[in-house]
Amino acid sequence: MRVIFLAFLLLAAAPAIAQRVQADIDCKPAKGLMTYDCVIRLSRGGKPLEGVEVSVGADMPSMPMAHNVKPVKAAPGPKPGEYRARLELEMSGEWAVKLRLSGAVRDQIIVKRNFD
Ligand SMILES: [Cu+2]
Repeated sequence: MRVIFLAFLLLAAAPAIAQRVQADIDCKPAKGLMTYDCVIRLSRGGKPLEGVEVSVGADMPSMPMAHNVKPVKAAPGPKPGEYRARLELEMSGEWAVKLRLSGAVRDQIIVKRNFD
């Protein structure tokens, strides 16, 4: 029963997975208070997603409307599908990083990350 349910889930989700942009974000502390250098990896259908414009914003899910982090433009990184951006956050805790893609692909992806 469990296996059948899982198979059904996979079948139902397969077309969506093939189309949707997958995003992974890796941030390291940089110089400056609450400043992070982030590497964003985008892929679609298992292939690196190159040549899109990426705007990176951030908000705290636990504090709606409390923060006003200005979205920054990510620069293409050295590897295909990689983009880099510097985030200046206002406090530690859980942030929802909002990736807004434009150009060849238009999409919006929210990735939750803990920053401390
Ligand atoms: Cu906050």
